[in-house]
Amino acid sequence: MGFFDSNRAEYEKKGIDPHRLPSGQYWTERFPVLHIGTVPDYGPDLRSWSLTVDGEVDKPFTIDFAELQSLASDEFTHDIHCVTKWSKFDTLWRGVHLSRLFERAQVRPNAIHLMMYGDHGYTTDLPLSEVFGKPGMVATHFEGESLEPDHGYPARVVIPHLYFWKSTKWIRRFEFLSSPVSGYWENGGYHAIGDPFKEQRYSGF
Ligand SMILES: Nc1nc2c(c(=O)[nH]1)N[C@H]1C(S)=C(S)[C@@H](COP(=O)(O)O)O[C@H]1N2
Ligand SMILES: [Mo]
Repeated sequence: MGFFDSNRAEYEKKGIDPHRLPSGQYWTERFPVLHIGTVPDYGPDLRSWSLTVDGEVDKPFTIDFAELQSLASDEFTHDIHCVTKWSKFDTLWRGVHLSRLFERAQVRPNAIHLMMYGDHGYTTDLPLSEVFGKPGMVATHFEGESLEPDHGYPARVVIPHLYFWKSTKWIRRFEFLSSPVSGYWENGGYHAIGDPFKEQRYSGF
């Protein structure tokens, strides 16, 4: 029996519904760390961290961490799936749902796309159809604790219904766009949407 089969047998033995694991993925209880560049250090008071929402909006705004925390009262539990083939079940996050965060910006009707900017130059993009009415959030807490620096402290995006490269760590800016622009991995040939249940790993295949 190969690795993927024995992995599947292992979690099925635990009573986990096999349909939760998309094809080509394996299940893990670990939480791997994956990113380009180094982990940012915002200092003890997070004075150098802020979050901006701008672009095709009527009311662009920037908030500091205290204000983000005052908004961060939404919770969800979801499975997450990385394009490097690991999946992790039942991850619990607290933060603010993207649709609630974006309400205040008054997104213009001509906006169709979103670019997310993390620190150290990471970008990833999405059509708005994957944002509004879908389960994304800006998370400040994982399993009841502040995020680990490696996992995006003080705040990261979590978009659980898509491959995890869409979930920008050290999130600093959301820019609404009137036409699609590709982010870091999308420029390198990764899929524009990245639905793990459709195995949308690469574009053009
Ligand atoms: N800022 C930033 N966010 C990022 C990345 C990155 O390189 N920089 N990598 C992405 C990728 S490819 C994955 S799989 C997840 C990994 O998140 P984790 O390290 O918490 O598991 O973060 C995503 N968010
Ligand atoms: Mo990834």
